[in-house]
Amino acid sequence: MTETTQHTTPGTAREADPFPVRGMDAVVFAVGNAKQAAHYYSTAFGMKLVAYSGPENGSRETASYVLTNGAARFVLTSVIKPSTDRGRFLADHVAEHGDGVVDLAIEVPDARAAYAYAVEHGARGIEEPHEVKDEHGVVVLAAIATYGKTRHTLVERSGYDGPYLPGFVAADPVVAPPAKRTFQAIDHCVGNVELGRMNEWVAFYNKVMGFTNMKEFVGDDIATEYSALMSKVVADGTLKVKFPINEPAIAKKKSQIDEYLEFYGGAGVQHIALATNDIVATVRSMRANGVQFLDTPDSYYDTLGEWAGETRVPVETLRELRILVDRDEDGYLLQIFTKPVQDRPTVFFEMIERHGSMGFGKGNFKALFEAIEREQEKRGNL
Ligand code: TYF
Ligand code: FE
Repeated sequence: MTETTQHTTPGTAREADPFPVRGMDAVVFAVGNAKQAAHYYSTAFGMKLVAYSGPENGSRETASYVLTNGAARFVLTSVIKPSTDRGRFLADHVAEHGDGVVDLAIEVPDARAAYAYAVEHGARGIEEPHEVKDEHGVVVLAAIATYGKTRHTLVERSGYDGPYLPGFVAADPVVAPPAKRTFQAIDHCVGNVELGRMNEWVAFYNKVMGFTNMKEFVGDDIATEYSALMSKVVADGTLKVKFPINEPAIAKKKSQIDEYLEFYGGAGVQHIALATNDIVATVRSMRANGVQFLDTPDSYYDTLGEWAGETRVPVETLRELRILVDRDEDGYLLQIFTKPVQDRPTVFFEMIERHGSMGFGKGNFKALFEAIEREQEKRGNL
């Protein structure tokens, strides 16, 4: 493959950006039991419940819990009793896909302009731009469709100072948040799409949002050797919003992407990467709170020093916690992956600490994909 689209340096050519973004607004999950999921993301992931919408404040159809950690925001929604198309959509979504992501919401400076640009460039509109308001101000919302049943809500906050969106009230934390923050931002959001459709979805983001391809990709060479997937990454001009797209590849073993597509019931969000500046503390606290991470064999750490060089964390600590390292010409990154966070082998999380590198851990693909395959084998899906 010869994709070598260059990225503009962050901060330059801003006025030329056809689709300016402020960053990820929220990852919205449709789940079977948002009350309990809010507890899990509070106690296990160290997030803070900040807003709520439910029957007590006028939402009789759904309950939604908004949790934050620094700039990262998750919204967990479940259906109480469907009575509109939205409620039926969410109830059907959970029935068909299990707990999953329905919306990768993007904050934009101008939702009307963003929506118009996207639709003009081939996006399917789901919600026309409209204002929602309450005593905290006005928000403009619009939504377009992406892969599977996933959407991108375009959120223009223009000074809105409520706890999330109109319709939500402030909520107290489920438990006292941890003394040290476990992560502070959404680093990237990964989609799994059907065999042969990766390039279509990459072209979609190129056209509809003016996103450009980052240099890291997994092509046929790596795919047939061990990974059984192909992957390309698109990002906005400032690299705040990064969307890797995976598709299955035909290889010796059943692709982990096929396993996802089979159990999710189609294309959807595979993993959300969360940025931390102290992955050691993060992993220690999440492990102590019962989060399960993928294992990495000891042999990975025996040879790590030879190619990864020095990092701020001693190899023995990386080995103890099963943290992975990757290095490129710009610097290095530390990363680790959770096991799927629901019974279906679908959505999982990544914790990532970047030191210069803007990659995605290409050097770890072999070790990582072998770890995923060991889990697939335990589930009888290899
Ligand atoms: O986001 C990425 O591209 C990396 C690598 O099933 C990755 O986190 C790719 C596919 C996968 C797990 C991790
Ligand atoms: Fe990732």
